[in-house]
Amino acid sequence: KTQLRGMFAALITAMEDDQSFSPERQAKVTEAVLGQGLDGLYVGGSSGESGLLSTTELLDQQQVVAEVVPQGQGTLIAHVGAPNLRDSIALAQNAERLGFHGLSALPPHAYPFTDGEIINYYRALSAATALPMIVYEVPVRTNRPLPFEVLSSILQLPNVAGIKFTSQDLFKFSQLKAAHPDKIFYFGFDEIYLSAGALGAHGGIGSTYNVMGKLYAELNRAISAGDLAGAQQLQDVSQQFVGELLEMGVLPGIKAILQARGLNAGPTRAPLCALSDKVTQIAQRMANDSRFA
Ligand code: NAY
Repeated sequence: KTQLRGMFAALITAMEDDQSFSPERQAKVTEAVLGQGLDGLYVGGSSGESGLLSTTELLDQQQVVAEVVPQGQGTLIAHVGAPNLRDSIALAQNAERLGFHGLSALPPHAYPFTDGEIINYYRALSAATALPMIVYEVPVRTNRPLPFEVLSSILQLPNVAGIKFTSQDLFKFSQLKAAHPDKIFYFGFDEIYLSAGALGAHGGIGSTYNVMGKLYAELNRAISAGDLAGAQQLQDVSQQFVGELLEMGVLPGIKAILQARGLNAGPTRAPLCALSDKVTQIAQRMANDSRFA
């Protein structure tokens, strides 16, 4: 039951009202998000505001998630990308000790690192534990698509099991998949998951799965069953949902929708924008919209 494939929520981070990390709220959110029928959780990623959290908070969050998800109930991937390798290794070793099933990391991007520095980061990080590593291609976050050859070199490292591909370049996705047929390919843009699924993605990891997890689990089943019309209908609903979320700000919007459904994940942390009355109103409307149930 804990395989590295299928549909994973990029778990949001629960805060107290003063924006400090909330272990209690995180425990409730974690159970509710996984309970939508998803295969697993991606913990401590961009959607989890990891760029705004301290390493200590990220270590605490791993602990909370490991405690509330019993072994066998879902696959846990720890995102351990941090500005420096030392903190990344500390996060990775903590995740291994807690029984996580896989690791992932954004490429280092706090400085304009050379391709060699990026490859060496993954080499050292993936050697620091026995857990399989999922490399992360996400140019909207790093402002830098990694060249095919660099991603290929990383995929060949021992312990690197696959990639979370969050780019619209689906030709690159297919070429990488053809060059690395034994690796796992996750796709990271929720609103166009169907296109990657049709090209053979093994799963998806996304922020909107926190609130639409049931839909994405169904979407994946429809693709596996070859039900294109059914999959298109589900993707269409996801696109309407993401369209509204982008206007609200994805992370504040997700938190506002959870709130409107009675699950308090607190605010997002500054400098992400606070929840406005307008966002709360849209969230209430969305929470009462039967398409998005
Ligand atoms: C993570 O690292 O937390 C993620 O998995 C992020 C996934 C999201 N990708 C980005 C680039 O933010 O879920 C998507 C995204 O928010 C969604 O498709 C809306 O565009």
